[in-house]
Amino acid sequence: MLLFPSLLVLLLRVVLTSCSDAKTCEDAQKSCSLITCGVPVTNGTPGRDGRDGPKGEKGEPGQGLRGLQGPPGKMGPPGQRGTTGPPGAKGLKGDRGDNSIAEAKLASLEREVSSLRAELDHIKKLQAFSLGKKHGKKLYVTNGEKMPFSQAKAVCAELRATVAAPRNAEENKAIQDVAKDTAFLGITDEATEGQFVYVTGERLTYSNWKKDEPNDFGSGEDCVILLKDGIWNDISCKSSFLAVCEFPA
Ligand code: MAN
Ligand code: CA
Ligand code: CA
Repeated sequence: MLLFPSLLVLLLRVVLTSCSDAKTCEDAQKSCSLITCGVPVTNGTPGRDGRDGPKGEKGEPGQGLRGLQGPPGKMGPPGQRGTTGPPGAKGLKGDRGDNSIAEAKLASLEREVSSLRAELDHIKKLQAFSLGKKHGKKLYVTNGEKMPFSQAKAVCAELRATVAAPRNAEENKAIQDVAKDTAFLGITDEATEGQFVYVTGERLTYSNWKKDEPNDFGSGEDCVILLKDGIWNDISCKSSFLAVCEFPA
């Protein structure tokens, strides 16, 4: 019984001490629930709103307008490989490659060709001079060998020439001077007996037959020879005489 009133006094003192620092009664009231300010004569105005209560439970999804579309989701896994497509269109032509080596080689070859051409020109002049070639005149050449007419034709053809056939007395003399012995002329009547033509196919425009020639003697004579004195005789093409080749003027 003695203990209870003492405890009550002590509790009251603690409360009064903690509330006594307040400057006004309202301040004291905020921090101390036991304080009552003055003695109201009439009822006062309603107190201020209390503090916010705890957060409520999540509500049901609303029925209103849909919200804005969210951002795109993560990229899905890659799909299966498709079938091979048709070949693409042909591309544009590429740039030119490096031609410097080929160009240098070409330039070198061009210099060489130019040099060889000059050398060939020199040799031709030298040969023409040594053979007594006159300007504007045909050149006649022989190797001094005797052979049948067919071979004489082949020898001259090999030299890109024809068997010598004089078109006038001057040419007849020139061939005579070169041959120095009996030589075949490029004239025959093989195609039509009695009708002599140049091996080049032209009609005969000059002749220098020996008296009573051509006589197509024996089994026939279709070739022509230039005798040492410059006159002509028809003879067998199988006989052998000098081959004289003729080169253009
Ligand atoms: C003589 C003449 C010529 C003839 C020859 C053949 O010289 O009859 O016409 O071509 O013989 O060898
Ligand atoms: Ca004949
Ligand atoms: Ca004859």
